[in-house]
Amino acid sequence: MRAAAAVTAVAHPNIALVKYWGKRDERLVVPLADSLSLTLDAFPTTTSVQLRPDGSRDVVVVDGQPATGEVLRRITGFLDVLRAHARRREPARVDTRNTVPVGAGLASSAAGFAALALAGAGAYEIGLDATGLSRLARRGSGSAARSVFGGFVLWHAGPADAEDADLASYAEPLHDARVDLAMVAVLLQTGPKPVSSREAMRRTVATSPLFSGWLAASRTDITAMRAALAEGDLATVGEIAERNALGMHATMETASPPVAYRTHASHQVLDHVRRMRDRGEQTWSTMDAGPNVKVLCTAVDAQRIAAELGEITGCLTVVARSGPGATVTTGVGT
Ligand code: 2P0
Repeated sequence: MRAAAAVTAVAHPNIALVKYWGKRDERLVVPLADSLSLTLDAFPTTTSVQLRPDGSRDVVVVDGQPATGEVLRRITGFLDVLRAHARRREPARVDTRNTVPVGAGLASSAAGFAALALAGAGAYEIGLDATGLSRLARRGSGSAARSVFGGFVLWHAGPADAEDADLASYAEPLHDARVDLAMVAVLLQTGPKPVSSREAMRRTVATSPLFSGWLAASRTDITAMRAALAEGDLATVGEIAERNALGMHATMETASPPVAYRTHASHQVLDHVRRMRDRGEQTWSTMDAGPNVKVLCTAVDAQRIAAELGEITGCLTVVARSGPGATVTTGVGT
């Protein structure tokens, strides 16, 4: 049989200003609350999907190496979702390349599953608009729903009593944001994380006494964040983002057993960012499921702030700005 053409897509990671932490539905990857992010212009992931009509199994290659273990299981599990959607059975070859420093806590799985969803939908001929694609990417990894779109993105949890929970949970771009936000990532540590975000999230929801308070605050934060973005009120954007992220870390640090992503070095950066703010800089911190601190600031200030943080910590800093949504780069027949 003639080999099917490969479809290649590229997607970028995103950084949440109001975080996703906790699922309502584990299988469908439906979150407990809305989240809001900025898609970045750094660290794209490029993924090709080619059907193997004569093959007996999926072949997955990540950064030139055959995938194994949990990575292989998550990607083949997602291919099963694509096949169920397309009502097809062919296995596929997936070839994915990251440009992010390994384990930097910037890639998460957002860019990876957004690119895989788009390339996979092309290869299996699943006709979806961008909203449908965000629902599909969500099944691979929650935050991937947001990387389907560029700029500021809102991911709807959907109502708790939705008749169709999958349909109700999708991402959409926010077109009325008026802040020129940049992010400086301080790469304190680039090793693998001690606990996966999936497991950490599960444990936090099940055991942290602080979780319900943070979740309630997050729902208020979404509304206030949207208003601040639309008004161009950077200080309020930064304050909400920092409080939301530190609150999320407080919930996981009070889980049983605790999940502590923040290290001594993380606290030193968090303290320094507060000191910069005390002297009049527009800087706020956010952190994800890892020790690295990301500093929010204006695009105009970003290089100067990155230089200072690099000097203080002796660590590599990376500046990222608003980036594009996922796109197909090589389609069928090429
Ligand atoms: C976020 N994170 O909103 C939050 C903040 C990390 C901390 O989304 O289980 O890899 O695959 O849906 O998307 C990382 O979690 O988790 C994440 P799954 P995902 O960006």
